[in-house]
Amino acid sequence: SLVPVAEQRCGLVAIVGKPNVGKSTLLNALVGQKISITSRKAQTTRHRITGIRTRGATQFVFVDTPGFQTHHNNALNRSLNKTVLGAVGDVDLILFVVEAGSFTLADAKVLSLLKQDIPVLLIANKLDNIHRRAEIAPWLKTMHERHAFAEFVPMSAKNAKDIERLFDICAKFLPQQAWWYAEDELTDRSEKFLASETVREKLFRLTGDELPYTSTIVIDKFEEEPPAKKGQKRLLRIAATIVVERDGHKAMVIGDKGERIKRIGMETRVELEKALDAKVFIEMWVKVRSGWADDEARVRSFGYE
Ligand code: GDP
Ligand code: K
Ligand code: MG
Repeated sequence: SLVPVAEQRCGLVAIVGKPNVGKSTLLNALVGQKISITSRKAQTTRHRITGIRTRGATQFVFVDTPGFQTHHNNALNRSLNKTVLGAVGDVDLILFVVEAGSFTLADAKVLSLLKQDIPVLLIANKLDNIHRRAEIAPWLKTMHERHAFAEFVPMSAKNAKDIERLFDICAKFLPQQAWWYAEDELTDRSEKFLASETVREKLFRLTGDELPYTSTIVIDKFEEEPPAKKGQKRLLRIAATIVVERDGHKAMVIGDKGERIKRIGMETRVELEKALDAKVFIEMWVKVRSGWADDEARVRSFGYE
């Protein structure tokens, strides 16, 4: 890099907010590549995801979090909430994301959990849904009374200019220190993890609201074969099991004559081949394990800490 170490800036930026406000969409836009899965379903994001972007002299290390769950008090949600709190404990800046013009009890709950001594930007997202912009001014004023936000950023995660502006705003809050990652690194998550997240995204997208959120993915096999000849791509052999809670859910995932699971596998393969620049073979299985979301040991064994 041409940036002298003495001039480098680097820091952690947590993205927090209730489910579905657009946190993962924002992270993907900031990183410039899809590294966190998104969908209209709440609870799509279950792990802490790190996205990295180096821009000018500044390296931004973003942490996407699961939306804070306030409804069901089961083992999965307790674990998700711990992930959120762990993610925001030790960061330089917090992006508190809400839908522009709205502030619900769930938003208030998340805001109340944030540590007082870390600067918080109010990201008023989905501004493209607001047709009369003048309506935002009085809302911003009430938000000003709720919390000492360091800055207000009305924007849309889907608007490239807004993303550029957000980078400039965030940079000021990061300390001068040497970068932690290589300039072109985008995430600290493994390819195996990306495979499991991609299966989960396709599963959620292709089952819509029929399938409860309590299904999960286990990657049973993730093997890499080097290219047979020069100029060819490496080969990834993946076996994934979708774990559901009931026989009825299993039938739903498999679909009529296996149509749906075939499609989940096909869409996963296409996306992973592109993201990982490899040839991908994927086998998919479905297993029933009733009650796993209520069982602490099992939640841990599936990789949620
Ligand atoms: P998360 O649960 O907070 O991570 O939310 P997601 O990133 O998964 O997004 C939830 C939904 O909001 C998805 O359907 C996104 O496409 C949509 N969304 C995110 N940002 C925007 C935005 O700026 N404008 C609009 N109109 N929709 C958005
Ligand atoms: K979501
Ligand atoms: Mg998300």
